[in-house]
Amino acid sequence: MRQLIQPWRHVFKLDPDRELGDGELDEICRSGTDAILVGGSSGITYDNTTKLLSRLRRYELPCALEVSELEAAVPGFDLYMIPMVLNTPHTDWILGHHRKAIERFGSLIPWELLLTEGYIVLNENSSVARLTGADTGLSRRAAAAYAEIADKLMHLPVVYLEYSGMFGSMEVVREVRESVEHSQLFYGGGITGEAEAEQAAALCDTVVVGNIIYRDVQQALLTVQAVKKTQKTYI
Ligand code: 1GP
Repeated sequence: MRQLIQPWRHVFKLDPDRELGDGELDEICRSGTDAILVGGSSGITYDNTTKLLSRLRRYELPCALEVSELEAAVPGFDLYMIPMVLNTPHTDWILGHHRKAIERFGSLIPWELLLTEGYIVLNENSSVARLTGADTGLSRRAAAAYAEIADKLMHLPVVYLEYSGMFGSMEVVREVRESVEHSQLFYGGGITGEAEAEQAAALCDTVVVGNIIYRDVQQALLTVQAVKKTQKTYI
């Protein structure tokens, strides 16, 4: 599965709990993005996730489900991304929900399709920060240290810098970038146009664009080429 995500530079994140017309979904899926990640922090159900997956299956794009709600672990995705929130004092978001899922679904889990994401949640006003009680007031060095735990101690395939809803500090992103050697570095949060997309793409392996899809799909589409044309300045 690591090989599947390795070439991903640009990813659109779609929320099953939000409305998107067929025309807009078509533009998103034909935009040249590398993959669709399905996920959200609230209102995710088996039904709305199944509906979105069946609409996405008309296209050839890889589709991954970011599993945040046990009830909505729908079969049929190419890949399942499993978040572990590193900067929370609440172990449920690191291990607890995971343990319950394994107890409940054990033998049904398609382990070969799972990839773990070491999440570092940095926008205190985001739903994910409120939900997980994440300690968002991290210094640059502390954020980078969490990234090193994911990369060098836990050997996680993905480190995900999550600023959901706000454009993050590129100084923090740079320090994290310099600390991560093996994990694929994902950035998500507040990308609303080309300039932000380029800045994140210069420092990160994979740029995730979410909210703007639902506010201004044309702006969202511009982020694809902006990311694709940007060379990483740190390899
Ligand atoms: C959210 O990281 C993604 O989980 C993308 O963030 O919605 O702010 O683009 P935005």
